[in-house]
Amino acid sequence: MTKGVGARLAALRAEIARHDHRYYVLDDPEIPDAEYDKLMAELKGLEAAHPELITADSPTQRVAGAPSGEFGEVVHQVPMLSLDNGFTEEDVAAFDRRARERLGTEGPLDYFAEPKLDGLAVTLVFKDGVLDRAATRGDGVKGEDVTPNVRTIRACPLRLHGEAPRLLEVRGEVFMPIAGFERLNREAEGRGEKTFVNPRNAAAGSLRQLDPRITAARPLRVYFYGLGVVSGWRPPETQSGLIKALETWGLPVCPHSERVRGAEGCLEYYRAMGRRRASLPYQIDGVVFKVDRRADQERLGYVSRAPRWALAQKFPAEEATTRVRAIEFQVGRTGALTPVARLEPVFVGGVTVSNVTLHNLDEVWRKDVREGDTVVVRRAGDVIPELVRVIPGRRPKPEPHRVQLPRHCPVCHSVVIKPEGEAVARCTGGFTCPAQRQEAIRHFASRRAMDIEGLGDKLVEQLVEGALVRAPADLYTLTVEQLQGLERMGEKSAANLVKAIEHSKRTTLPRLLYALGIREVGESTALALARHFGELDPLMGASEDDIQRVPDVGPVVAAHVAAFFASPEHREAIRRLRDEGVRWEPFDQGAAALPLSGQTFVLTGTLEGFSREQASEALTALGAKVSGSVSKKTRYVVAGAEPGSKLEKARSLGIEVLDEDALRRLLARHHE
Ligand code: JCF
Repeated sequence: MTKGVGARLAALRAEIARHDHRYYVLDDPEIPDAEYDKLMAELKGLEAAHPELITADSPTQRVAGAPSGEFGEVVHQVPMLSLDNGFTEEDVAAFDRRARERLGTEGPLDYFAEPKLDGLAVTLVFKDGVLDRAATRGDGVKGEDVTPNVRTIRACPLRLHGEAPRLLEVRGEVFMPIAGFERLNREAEGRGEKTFVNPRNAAAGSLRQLDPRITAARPLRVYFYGLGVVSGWRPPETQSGLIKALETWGLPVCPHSERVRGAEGCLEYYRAMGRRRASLPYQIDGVVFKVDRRADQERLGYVSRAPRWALAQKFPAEEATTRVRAIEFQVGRTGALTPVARLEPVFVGGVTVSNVTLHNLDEVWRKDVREGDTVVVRRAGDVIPELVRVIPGRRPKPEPHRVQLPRHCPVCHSVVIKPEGEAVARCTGGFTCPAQRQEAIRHFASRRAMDIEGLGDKLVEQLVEGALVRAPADLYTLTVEQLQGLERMGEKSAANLVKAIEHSKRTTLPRLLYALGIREVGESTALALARHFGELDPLMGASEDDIQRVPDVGPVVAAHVAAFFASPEHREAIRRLRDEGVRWEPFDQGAAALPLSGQTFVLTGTLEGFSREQASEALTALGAKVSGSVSKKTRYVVAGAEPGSKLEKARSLGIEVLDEDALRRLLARHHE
């Protein structure tokens, strides 16, 4: 027994030491923090159960972030605290309850709430208003002297504005805004150098440079949030007052902090920041609540190394590791084969993820994902989960084979082709392939197409597999009796479905065109075709050249459209839809049904990946209005580099600001 424990302890220590080296020395971690924390927790647990086996070289015996020995050492006069963590809404309620009980307060307490920046903590000493020394947090007691490096942070004043106390120590977080991080990585990539895994590591790696000239070239920022030693000044009575005082000295503070009331106010703030998280210009991993009155803070005091008057309320981790069970190919509506990784289910970004798309084979090869690999999965906000990378050190032995394109369709066994130079491989089975049929029906019935309510994926699968439906028109011949025979279909739901199918017979031309599932014809192209041709028959009779005259339709799309209507199979499918009584109006409130209809956007500053016109076009294609000036009616302001006064105006009106990345995600979300 003890022998087994001894071996496990040794393995854990070696693994943690390796990750410490990668993280602290190389600034290039291999695994997410949550995974590292798990290893450390296991080690701590084992050592607690077997204290006789603790060794001097165990990572638990070393304080995290100890000075590397290359920087001067700074002893913090007032220790730099860590924060207690909360994860659930109950944790917030319990924190508030305990604080009120200890203080004997009946009514709600005021709290100062702020985003919890994902950077590294620093402390700065100003003597007679002049920056004298800056240090990292280190282990909380001793840190590293990084004065020359902090001096390079442009946002940090070298001399306080106005009248300054004899001695002022302020604490804050150094971080790298996401835009700067992405630029830095693009530049590194361009030079063929290694990139940083995330903004926090980029900030840490940049600040802890022995050559401050390197730090100077890095886009670091700092926000201050607290005090160390002070003499010659009486701090304000509240945390919110303190933040204002720091601001008047010219010290940058977070613009998204605010005073809130009671546990309810804290929770509202937490939820609101959770929603804004993806559109903030910097990365945060939660929010911090502090009892606002400093006299109350003093009465509450500290437990071990964390204040009783503060709580770091964490967001669900956006990255986690899991194992790839299998890599399979899914067949889409147009026959495209999409590789999908089947995962051991993992909780990440607030949901359980068990599948992620790998997009195409080139992507699989680029990331070199293989069955059995341990991988990092990311889900940020409501963005589709993605496989970020493989952890090479955890690949099983013997090495699994590289993923190969199947020669035959996994569903209908037709030959698979991958045209030279194209990323996508396709099943050649066409409508004979049940997978393609199923996807075609699912797409036909979907909300933005024929909008048949209650016809979900499972049902479509049964209908196609049971050969009740082969072509879209077959939906219109389904009877209550036939449907009732299916799984989880009572008489009532069968009758409702028949009604919904009947209801879908009245539609519009743009919807019908979109529903047909012509390759490369999304909603906006369908709308353009309907506008141009006015009816279906002229479009069906049009030549490729005619179709190319439609605004925004290029040769590729025109070829797909012409080929679709040239196919006897497709012409027959359309004839049958008409026979079954499907009718459409040339136009519709189609525009009103677009995802961004009624939303006004304002663009400011320079975007890197788009021209203004492209951004504008992409938005209007989704129904948005793009306006030149910010008003209360503005839904979003999109801010690029060097934004102008429109950004100020947006901030003053409390309008949500998107950066380029957030815009890209928003567009991607609506372009299925
Ligand atoms: O943003 C942060 N990471 C952050 C860390 C904000 C705070 O107000 C903090 C902190 C660590 C300790 N306050 C304390 C006392």
